[in-house]
Amino acid sequence: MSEPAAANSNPPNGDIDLSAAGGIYRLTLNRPQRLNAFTRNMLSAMSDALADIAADREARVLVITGAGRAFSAGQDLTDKGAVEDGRACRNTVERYYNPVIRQINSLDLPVIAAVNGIAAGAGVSLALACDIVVAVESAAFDLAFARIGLIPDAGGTHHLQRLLGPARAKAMSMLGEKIAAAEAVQLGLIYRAVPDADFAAEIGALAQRLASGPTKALALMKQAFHAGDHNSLEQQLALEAELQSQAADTEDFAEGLAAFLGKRAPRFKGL
Ligand code: T3D
Repeated sequence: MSEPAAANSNPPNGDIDLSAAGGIYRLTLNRPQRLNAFTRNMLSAMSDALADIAADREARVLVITGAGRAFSAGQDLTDKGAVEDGRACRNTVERYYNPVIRQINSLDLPVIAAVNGIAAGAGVSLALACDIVVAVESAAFDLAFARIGLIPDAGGTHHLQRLLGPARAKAMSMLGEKIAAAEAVQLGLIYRAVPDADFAAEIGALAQRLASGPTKALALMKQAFHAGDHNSLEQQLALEAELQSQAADTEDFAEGLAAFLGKRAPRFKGL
């Protein structure tokens, strides 16, 4: 893992923590006194961190989580200049949120949202932009936007509609519902809800397992699933053929095949 900027465990503004070990990056939202509500400063730090991770060829998985009792309460409603009027909101969304969501979306490795507590507003949007969402059983996904007269942003309308279906996504957003973690699993909004006591171990094991996986194939999978959002079957068949040919040219596929034929466990290197 390349050390300097990439594994900087104390970015300058301290609104996030970033650490890396054994190919596993951990980005922690770190404003617990404000339930990790997003400021523009914090979103800039996240964007810088994501750029560093994208540039690290040894990175295999990213875990995004929150410090303290919350994942994130969404936009910091006290961040002066971020939310005062339409012009400020447009600027905040376009310059600060959207780049982060795009970066997570295009990161060539699996991104886990480890939802350690309440996620509200854009905190929900951030979690849903990740590839795998695992929450503590005590967490909830609070579609708080309508309560303050805003709409789900940071990709919220996209992901909520895709995961819940338009009927539930619209109603739940308009009603500003708070969805408990177990219900979020039942609705297909997230992957798993884990007892609070087991959370750290479960996230560690999941991250470790993904970090030992065929990273390039996982990234190609991510690309294929994202394209499947809008492709026709014909387009998707063609894309799968292309991406499968790329997967089959990786060292990890050669290793996976050799391991299968040799009746042993594969040792993937992410190459
Ligand atoms: O420019 C743009 O377009 C911005 C984009 C906007 C997208 C959005 O995210 S809009 C949605 C913004 N978020 C919210 O509306 C949620 C607001 N927070 C809450 O509803 C509640 O705090 C929670 C349901 C999340 C948790 O409730 P609870 O009772 O567990 O905690 P609390 O006591 O309300 O919060 C603890 C502290 O965090 C408290 O501060 P205090 O009183 O101890 O000094 C509270 O004010 C602060 N806090 C919580 N959320 C935010 C916040 N401070 C600033 N911004 C927040 N979003």
